[in-house]
Amino acid sequence: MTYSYNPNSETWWREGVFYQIYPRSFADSNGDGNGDLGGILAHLDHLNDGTPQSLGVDAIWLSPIYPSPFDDMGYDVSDYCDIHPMFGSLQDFDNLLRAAHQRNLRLLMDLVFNHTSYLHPWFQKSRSSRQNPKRDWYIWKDPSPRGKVPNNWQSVFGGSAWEWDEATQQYYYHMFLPQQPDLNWRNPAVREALYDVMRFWLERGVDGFRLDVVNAYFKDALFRDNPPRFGLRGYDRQKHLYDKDQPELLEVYAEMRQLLDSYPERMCVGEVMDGHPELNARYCGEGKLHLIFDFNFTRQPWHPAAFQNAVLRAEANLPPGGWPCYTLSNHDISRHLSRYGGRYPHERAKVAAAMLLTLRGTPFLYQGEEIGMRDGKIPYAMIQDPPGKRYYPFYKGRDPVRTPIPWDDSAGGGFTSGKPWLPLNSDYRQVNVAAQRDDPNSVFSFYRKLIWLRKDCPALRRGSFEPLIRRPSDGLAYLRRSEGQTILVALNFFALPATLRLDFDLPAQKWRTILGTHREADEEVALERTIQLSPHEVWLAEAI
Ligand code: TEU
Repeated sequence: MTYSYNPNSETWWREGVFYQIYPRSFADSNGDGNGDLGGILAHLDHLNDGTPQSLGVDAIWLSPIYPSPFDDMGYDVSDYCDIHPMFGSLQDFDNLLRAAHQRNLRLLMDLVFNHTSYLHPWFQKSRSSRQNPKRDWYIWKDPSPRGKVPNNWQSVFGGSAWEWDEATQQYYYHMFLPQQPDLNWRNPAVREALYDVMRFWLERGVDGFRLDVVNAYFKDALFRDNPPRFGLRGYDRQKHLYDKDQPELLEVYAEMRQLLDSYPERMCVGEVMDGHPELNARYCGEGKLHLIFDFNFTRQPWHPAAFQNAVLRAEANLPPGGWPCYTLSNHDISRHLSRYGGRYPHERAKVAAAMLLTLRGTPFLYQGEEIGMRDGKIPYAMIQDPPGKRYYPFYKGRDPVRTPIPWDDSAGGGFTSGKPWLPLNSDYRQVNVAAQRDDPNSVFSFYRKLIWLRKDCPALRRGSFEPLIRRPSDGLAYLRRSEGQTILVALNFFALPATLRLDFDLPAQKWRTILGTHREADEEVALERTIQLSPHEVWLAEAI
């Protein structure tokens, strides 16, 4: 069956479902233990084969696949216009893009524009001498009058953000590792070079970009010290008044937006460091970035009121032209099923998926959540992630959320015929794609059903959001309404039967089930002011 949903509209990025691929851990096609572009190509059917047998996502975001020494796993780019040989070649990339487009799957590249790798030729030139024309492409400073670092700014990954360069007798600034020097966005030549990178990929046909730490491009022109605040790690012990969120950003966003708008149907999504809806509102909307990740869900406990408050806050802060953008997991944070804990991971996976995919806003999935993956356990000796090595055992780094996708229960999990770069999760013989594909009750089947249903329901894709309970304690109930369609979503967060008492009148008395964990499709239900739900029940119904 082919669905009528047409993703070729200007608003595809508001209505579509996005899926983050972490390429090194997705699928390996040549047996070297690292995922690659060939692996992604071979598994596009999983993402969208045009039928509800597949997940049905509309767009993929690829974490960085550029040449890189991998000091920060590719978020340290040494050439923005090529592909790391571990992942393949530009030819492989073009093949992948073509195959994705044939399936109506759009593709976003990850642009890491705050910093480069220290091996990028720009930095190699910049550090070669104070007179080099590229010197000013990075942020160089003399020592303080006392012969120390220029100011108190800290690196996110630990220690001072200033690194001494013996050869040229100056410090350079790095927000992350010393191997990731920050670019100087105040230099117009840098800006032009980076916009050229955008053009390079847009000309190749990519549909847009995910912009890494997009609010850190500029630092205070006077390099003032950050004031202190309570926190555990060095970086967290400062208020970041001067090393990010500078007013100059808005000019750059306007330029980027203009550049993107000069190509049809392109978009970008920004990752804002320490973002929150009030801050994000400054940066997205008309003439600014299309979307900004709302990371509030990743900080909420498993409670319906927590999520509803996060949604209301996001909605209340939307600027003109803004649109919510929710996510539960990504390559930097513990997977949501590990965060939520409890004895019912699969039940919670379904409730969380139903919420994410029926709210008003663009959902971003992280690879593996569609099969209910949890964090892996990585022994100290195998840790690859720099902050993991530095802060172990207080913080184990991000490797646990980057373990390979298990496609089946064979020796390499169908991920690789060799030795995977990070170990497969210990439960991969149960939690894998093949095991879930044919099981109608699996987490994967549930994601599929939700995503394909969404395509058929304008109310879910673009309708209004109207909560029905002011202070939810057991579960959420809300309406999604568009012209001609009203959908009711009811979710029981807990393992006990629940009676949800609604604070508002429903617009209809009779409802027809369109998707549910406990009810048959087309079952008709009469409702007044209460909804009875079984433990962990998800119920979606349409007003009749
Ligand atoms: O992340 C920025 C960011 O906010 C994280 O570094 C976060 O603080 C960290 O994961 C907590 O340990 C982006 C990328 O998503 C991340 O993978 C990169 O390491 C980072 O930028 C530097 O490019």
